[in-house]
Amino acid sequence: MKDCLFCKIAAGEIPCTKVYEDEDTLAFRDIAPQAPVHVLVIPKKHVSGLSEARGESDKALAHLLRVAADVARKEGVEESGYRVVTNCGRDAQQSVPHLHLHVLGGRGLNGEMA
Ligand code: DGP
Repeated sequence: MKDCLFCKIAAGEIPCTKVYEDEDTLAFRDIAPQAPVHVLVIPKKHVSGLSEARGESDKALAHLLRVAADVARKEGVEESGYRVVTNCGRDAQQSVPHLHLHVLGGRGLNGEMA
C-alpha cells in the first residue's frame, strides 16, 4: 500500500535489519527496542491491523505466530521466555497501521507491553 511505512520496508524501499524472511512474511528489528530482543513480524501483504485481518486465512494468521515463535528461538529467548504483542487501534497506541507482532525478550518484562 502506498504511503505505508511497513509496506515500504517489506518492499525494500526503506532499510531494516532483517531477522527472517519468506514469501509472505518479514521479521526485522524494531527501530526503538524496548528489550534486548525486540523484533517485528509482519505480513508482506498490507493488512492495517488485527481487526482488519478478518479476510485473511487462518493459515496466514497462524503462520505469523509460527514465525514469531521461530524468531524467539533463533534469538535465543525461547528458554528464558518472551512476549508476543500486537497493538490494535487508538487505545492500544498502535502507531503503524500495518499488522505487526512485537516479539520481546532478553530481560524480565514485568507487566509492561510494547
Ligand atoms: P506499534 O506502536 O505497536 O504500532 O509499533 C510500531 C513499532 O514500529 C514501534 O515499536 C517502532 C517501530 N518502528 C517505527 N518506525 C520504524 C522504522 O522505520 N523501522 C523499524 N525497524 N521500526 C520502526
